[in-house]
Amino acid sequence: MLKFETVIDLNDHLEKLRKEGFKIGFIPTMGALHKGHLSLINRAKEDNLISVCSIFVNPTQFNNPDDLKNYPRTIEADITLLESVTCDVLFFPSVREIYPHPIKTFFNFGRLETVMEGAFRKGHFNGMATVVNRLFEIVKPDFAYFGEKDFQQLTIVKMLVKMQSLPIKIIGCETLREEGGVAMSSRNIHLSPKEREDALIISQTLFKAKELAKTMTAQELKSWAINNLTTNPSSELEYFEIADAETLQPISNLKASTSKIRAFIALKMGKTRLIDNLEL
Ligand code: PAJ
Repeated sequence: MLKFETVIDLNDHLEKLRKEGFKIGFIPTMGALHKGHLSLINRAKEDNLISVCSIFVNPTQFNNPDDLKNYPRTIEADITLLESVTCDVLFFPSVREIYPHPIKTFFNFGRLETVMEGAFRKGHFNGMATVVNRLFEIVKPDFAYFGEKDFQQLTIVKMLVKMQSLPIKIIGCETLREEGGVAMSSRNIHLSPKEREDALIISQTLFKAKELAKTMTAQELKSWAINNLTTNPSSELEYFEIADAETLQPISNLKASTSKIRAFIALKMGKTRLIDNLEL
């Protein structure tokens, strides 16, 4: 695997590959890699692309300074994992390399960013879109891979590509789960064994909700889920939402909806904030 820290060196390399007719598949990450991240790299490889993974803990998308400070950084282990799936290129830039000038970008994603993560993490999606837009400008990929684990992020990235008229195809990839169902996440490192056990309630609620959606109304389902997610005093539910998979707006009638519906959860387990979602 080739590793680049500067835009110039990365560009030189990718330009040569482009001239030889290779197509580029890009997987942006913040590191602390796990099998969920690796599944995105494998997808790019299956699609016969040069796989370019970036690792950059993006300061502008953290609304909480402690969260940024405590975000796990495991670069040596990350490199080993990337090599185990024969990732072609790692881009590992500094903050100065990504943000050489003061940031003036402001995106408006309308109602996509006023709900759920957008409501609970002010400024998060503007920071995320700023870095993704900058990374797209640097890497100029043909395809970019994002996990459904962060479904609202995936939807907003698709909107970003549309708004900026970028020639990039965004591929959404299924969530990889631990045995038992917990969605893999870099933040799971922070969970104690007891919290890890307790976190099972999140995916269990989603899978049960999928079943109950066949017979319950949206209101009944929401009450049941909220009840289920608030029994543990060491966890704090931020939201349980049933929403349209395209507009991300809350759904009040499961039967009347013509598009796909997903359930979304954000919950703090001790100090660790976890999110997950599932198609109903
Ligand atoms: P990060 O949390 O490192 O995630 C990088 C990519 O991996 C995202 O597309 C995310 O949805 C995907 N991913 C995470 N857990 C997954 C799982 N269990 N199964 C499948 N895919 C999973 O998301 C970010 O970084 C950042 O916001 C970023 C897009 C890199 C911008 O800074």
